[in-house]
Amino acid sequence: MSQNTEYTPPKIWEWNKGNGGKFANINRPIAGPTSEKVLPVGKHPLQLHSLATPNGVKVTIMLEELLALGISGAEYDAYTINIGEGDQFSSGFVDINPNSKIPALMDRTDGKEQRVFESGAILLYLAEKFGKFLPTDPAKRTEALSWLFWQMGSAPYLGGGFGHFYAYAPIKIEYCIDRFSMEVKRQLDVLDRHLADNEYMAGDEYSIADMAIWPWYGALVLGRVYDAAEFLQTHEYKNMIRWTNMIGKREAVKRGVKVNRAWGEPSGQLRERHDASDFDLRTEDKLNPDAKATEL
Ligand SMILES: N[C@@H](CCC(=O)N[C@@H](CS)C(=O)NCC(=O)O)C(=O)O
Repeated sequence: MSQNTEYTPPKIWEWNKGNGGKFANINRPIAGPTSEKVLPVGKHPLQLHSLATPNGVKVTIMLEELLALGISGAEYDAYTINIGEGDQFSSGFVDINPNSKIPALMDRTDGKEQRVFESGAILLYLAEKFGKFLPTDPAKRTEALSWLFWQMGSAPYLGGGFGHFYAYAPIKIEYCIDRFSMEVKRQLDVLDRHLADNEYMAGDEYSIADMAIWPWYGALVLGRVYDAAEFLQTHEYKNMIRWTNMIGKREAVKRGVKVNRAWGEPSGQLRERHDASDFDLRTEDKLNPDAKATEL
């Protein structure tokens, strides 16, 4: 293995603003707002401020699944937070998520103001609020929550570890790519073995565990994140592929992946969502007929 021995950490770390990595411009070692901005408020009780990254998509899938069941209380306004331009550091966004990361939800039902941040917490909040997509049987509920929290703890190795060093870092460091490829393949094997004996993550019921895992690991096996399907030989995880395709066929999932999407094919981008009809009338190809496909 090639060794990079050029860097010796100084006694005290200093913030090197231009470190060259993709998204380096949005990384800071401090929290808190950098600009004053009030968030827009739409007509529905649920206000989502997000972007269609895997963490954002978890929540739009859940909301679309709830609406598909006819639960009108799950109607929502979705506003796009452009993390590349620093929208997550506005005072309004920081008020609903002090961690400055999408997704963040404000529930204004009955005049109250309940903020919820962290995608896993939002999924759990909505599941409990509407009594859906979290099994009521205690054993199955525990299994669903175990996989939900597994996802929250595991995905940073996929995104911040593997994805960062394989796709975004300004230099390819063999040690880092090896370390995180090994871990991600181990995680895929965990999922694949579980799905050999279970239709869904929590057994025979579709749940928030599937909604949390699919946007990350389903996208990975299909090559939709980091373009790494061949590198990681994801076709070998046959049970993952079965489950990924099954979840991807759900109409609510097909709608959920479009909400707050600001890249890709214009017909797949519904940057703001306020009404079910927006999927037919307000995708980017309809609003802006000259729009071209773009990358994230
Ligand atoms: N654990 C958080 C992670 C959220 C997260 O990392 N969001 C990213 C996009 S996927 C973000 O907002 N990044 C902006 C930034 O880091 O400034 C969750 O699941 O909600």
